[in-house]
Amino acid sequence: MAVLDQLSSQQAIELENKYGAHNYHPLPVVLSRGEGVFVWDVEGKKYYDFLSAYSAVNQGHCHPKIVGAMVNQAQTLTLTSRAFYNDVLGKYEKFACEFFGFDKLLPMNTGAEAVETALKICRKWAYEVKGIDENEAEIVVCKNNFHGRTTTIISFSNDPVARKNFGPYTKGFIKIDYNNLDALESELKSNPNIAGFMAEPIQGEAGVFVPSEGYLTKAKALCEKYNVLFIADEVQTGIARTGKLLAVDHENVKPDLLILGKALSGGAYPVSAVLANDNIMKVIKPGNHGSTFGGNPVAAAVAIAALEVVRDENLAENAETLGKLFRSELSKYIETTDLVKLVRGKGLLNAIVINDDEESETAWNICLALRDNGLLAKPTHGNIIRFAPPLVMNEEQLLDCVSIIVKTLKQFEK
Ligand code: IF1
Repeated sequence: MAVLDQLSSQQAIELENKYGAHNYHPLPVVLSRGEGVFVWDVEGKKYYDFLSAYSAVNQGHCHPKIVGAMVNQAQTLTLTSRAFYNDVLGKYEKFACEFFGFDKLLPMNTGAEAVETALKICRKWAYEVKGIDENEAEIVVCKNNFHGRTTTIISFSNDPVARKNFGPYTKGFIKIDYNNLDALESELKSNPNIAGFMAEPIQGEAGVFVPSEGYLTKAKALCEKYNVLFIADEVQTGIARTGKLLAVDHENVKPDLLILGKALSGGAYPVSAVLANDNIMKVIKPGNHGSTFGGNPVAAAVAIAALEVVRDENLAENAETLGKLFRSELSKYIETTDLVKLVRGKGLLNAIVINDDEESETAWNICLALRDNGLLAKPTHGNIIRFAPPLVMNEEQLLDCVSIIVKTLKQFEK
């Protein structure tokens, strides 16, 4: 079989099953093309994409401006390593720092790498600026977090599937309940070795769990009071997804360390970053941290284009407007049925909770039926379905999607 032979869906699935490690359980659909809010499978069937590669494709599939920047740079210079300067990285760093309002950026590739970077910066700051004794620093995180899959990050996960049999685990993390300010304050008050508090502004993998209004503002204020860094993991919530450029912007909170990934590249290329001001980023010196690919010229060119698209196409405003419409339309349906408990979310990061237990197959079966009806979404936790279309959607398309979703859910009413 030649690499370029067109496979059927069945053949493609069999190849992955036979030769790929079984670290995923994908919805059975094989995609071969994408444009804007749509993807097509190898048989030519068209779908609305309601996952957006877990919010990496906020700017829509194959955005011509982003692909153009990538192709152009790929034909010019792809990689120098950071042993030498390149003529795009500095432009990107300036652009992104001004875009998000920080002094400095540290470029990486994946979300997990950027999380690791933030944790390292936080610890070094704790020893060199805050004055914590060496190896004593601790970082507070939240239960039900998802920050990636490295050995350190899974050390503070409480998901047994992500964690079990990958020990020994990295020390220095304390887990508290999400959305609980008393738990945060009692930890900060009683423990002088706390260096940072890291949280997702909305918990994604936990099922699009939105904290109470004021949680982020008050958590940041507590961090200031106890001289602890507030680390926002906006890998999934950032870049216009929740209706603002950053989810922390809903509460006008400025994190000390901002972690970005996914849509920082519009899904074209792995690009992630940590942003901070000079008083924190100054702890990083030559040799402390880096990556062969981090800050390469293709990544830098792609990220500039991806952010320009977010700005020029008003994607945050669009996500805000369409998100409200989506939740209000689905709420109307939910009032009429026992099948769905609720819809929740911000901007175009939303989820519905099916009235069933976590072990049930209902959400998975609904996603299969949604696929058959031309819309792709993925369950999380058995009874939750996440809905996160590309932010370049228009109102007519969104209403079309609502009618597909409602029609499909009605098939499951008893
Ligand atoms: C997979 C979830 C989403 C993230 C936050 C860091 C990372 C992620 C807040 C790491 C990654 C992904 C990874 C993806 C599934 C996905 C996910 F369901 F697992 F939780 F989006 F909701 N911080 N999230 O959400 O970024 O290293 O992957 O670039 O297949 O594991 P990464």
